[in-house]
Amino acid sequence: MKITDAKVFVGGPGKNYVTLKVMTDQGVYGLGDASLNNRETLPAAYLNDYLIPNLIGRDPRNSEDLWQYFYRGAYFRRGPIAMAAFGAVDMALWDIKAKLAGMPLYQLFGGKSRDGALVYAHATGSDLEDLMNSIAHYQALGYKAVRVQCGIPGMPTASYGVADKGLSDKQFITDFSGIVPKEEIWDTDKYMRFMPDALAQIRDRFGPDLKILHDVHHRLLPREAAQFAKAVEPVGLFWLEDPTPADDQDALKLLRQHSTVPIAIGEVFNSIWDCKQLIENELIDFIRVAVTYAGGITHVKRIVDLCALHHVRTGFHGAPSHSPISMAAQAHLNAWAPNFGIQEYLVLGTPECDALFPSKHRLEQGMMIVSDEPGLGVDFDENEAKQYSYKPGSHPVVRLEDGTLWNY
Ligand code: CS2
Ligand code: MG
Repeated sequence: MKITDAKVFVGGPGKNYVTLKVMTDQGVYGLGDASLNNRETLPAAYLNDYLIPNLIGRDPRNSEDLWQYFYRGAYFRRGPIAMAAFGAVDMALWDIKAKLAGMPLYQLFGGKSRDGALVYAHATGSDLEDLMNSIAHYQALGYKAVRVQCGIPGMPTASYGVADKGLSDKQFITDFSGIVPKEEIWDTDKYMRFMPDALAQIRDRFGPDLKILHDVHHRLLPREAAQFAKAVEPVGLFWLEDPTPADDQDALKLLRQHSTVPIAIGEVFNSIWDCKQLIENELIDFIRVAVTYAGGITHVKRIVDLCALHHVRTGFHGAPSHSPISMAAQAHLNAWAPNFGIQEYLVLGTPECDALFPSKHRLEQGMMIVSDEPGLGVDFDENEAKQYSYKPGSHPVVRLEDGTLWNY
């Protein structure tokens, strides 16, 4: 069996999805996602210039050897661009293998460990009342878990995760007004004074059963993060995400000494080497990697297995930046993983997205129900794709009030 061709498409409804389609001499094809958020042209170029020419003629069933070939063969290892490109190839090869087997992908990992995978939605409010309404909205839709982000009184610009008026929570992650980012102002003192009490009020309003998550988005120093974690301890959070910048693995030690709040980190990690120390030293409770930028199914499964040895559960990244292809790959990992925790879930559900990526994966009462179709269980409509093309976009950049550059 041989790979005969592969193509990359960039574009999508409201996002620059990077979609890889790998064709074979047996008519079976596989799909992969390399949508590195706001840097999408780069994994697309890596695929077109380096990986696709090396894929033609190879046996698609040897996904492990091809992964190693690209990873070791690059000499310069890791990095989000290369890992996103390897990841897309890897997803497509697993898709082909499972289609050949006539089985949904989770069967190749060891079958299902659960019927539905718990997901969380994003509730956002410009103030606390607005946020309470947003939480109530998701609860009414059947969600059992919500991430809560709130505008901070006196903060000159919206804080992380809060949609501007008129934008839905699905739209604010990328600003398509251009490639030069908008700038936001951050004030740690105002956040520290407001947020713990706001979280306590949310718990009082919604009672003990709602799973409440909060994302600090790398904004605090280690000592501040420890203080914040101690302050929110009585709220009983499901998790506190990215309390400190994720590139410093030592930063969480102080927090761990002072608090038992569950910690989630890793949406920016692209390899097992970024989180090895955090996992082995049991400094985290949830791993946030995504198959999209962490080397695909082969590499993420390796991370999940290491996590399982250290009581770390999965909480894969699922911001709208990922296409339904990598969300499908994660749905299969979620169905199997013995150490599954939760899945962030925002991407599916718009009619345009469903038309471009038809699938039978579905959401029921806050649970993701994996499709039983062979392979990843998601398709890609090339005719639909013709209406979309790449649109430049960016994340904001964050500064303190005196102009000092801070962490987005
Ligand atoms: C966020 C992301 O979903 C999350 O937890 O932290 O939305 C993040 O801001 C974007 O993926 C950045 O590309
Ligand atoms: Mg996050």
